[in-house]
Amino acid sequence: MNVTRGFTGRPRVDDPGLPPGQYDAGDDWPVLSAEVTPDLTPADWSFRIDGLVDAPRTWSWDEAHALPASAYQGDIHCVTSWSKFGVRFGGVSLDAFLGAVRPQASATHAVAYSHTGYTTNLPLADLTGGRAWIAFTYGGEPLSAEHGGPARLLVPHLYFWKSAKWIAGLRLLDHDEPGFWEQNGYHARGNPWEEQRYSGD
Ligand SMILES: Nc1nc2c(c(=O)[nH]1)N[C@H]1C(S)=C(S)[C@@H](COP(=O)(O)O)O[C@H]1N2
Ligand SMILES: [Mo]
Repeated sequence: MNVTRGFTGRPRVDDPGLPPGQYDAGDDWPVLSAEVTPDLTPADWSFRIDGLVDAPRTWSWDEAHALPASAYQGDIHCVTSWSKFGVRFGGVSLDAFLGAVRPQASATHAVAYSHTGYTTNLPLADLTGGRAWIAFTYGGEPLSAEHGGPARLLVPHLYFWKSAKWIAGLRLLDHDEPGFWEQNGYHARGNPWEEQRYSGD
């Protein structure tokens, strides 16, 4: 058996935790970047939320770290069909950031954008309720640059292209506005359990 998982040592193919059409990447963590990995230090990094909010705001690294820490332990699923089980990210819940800016009632969607210019769109409802994070650590270590360090968006219940690396901000909108992959044929929402890979799925 050559497909095994580190700590269980058993393959996961028909596992109920595996969305349709996905395979278990085991200990591998592929890097998928449309851009060159930026040389972004914590001092260079900032995170902003603006658009349809009462109090637009930018957080520095230290200001973001002053918010309550929140962790995700669970699975991630890339549209190219790899999934990883039981990963652990540490960071701050997006609820903490959104609570500070107070989204207006008309805000229904967000565009997340990276310090590199990458964009991806999400329904605001997918960013609230303890299901989305700004992640700073992976497995207890600082997030590596190739995986989005010093900070990435993490929305693990959607395909991983929604989890923008080198996250710079969110703009809240009253409509859906396709991001980089979504303009190139990928699905507006990207729910792996419904196999929403491409627009029309
Ligand atoms: N800024 C940025 N974020 C990005 C991407 C990218 O190309 N640029 N790729 C997305 C895709 S398609 C996936 S699967 C994951 C890959 O994250 P990883 O390289 O840490 O595995 O990041 C997502 N976030
Ligand atoms: Mo992906």
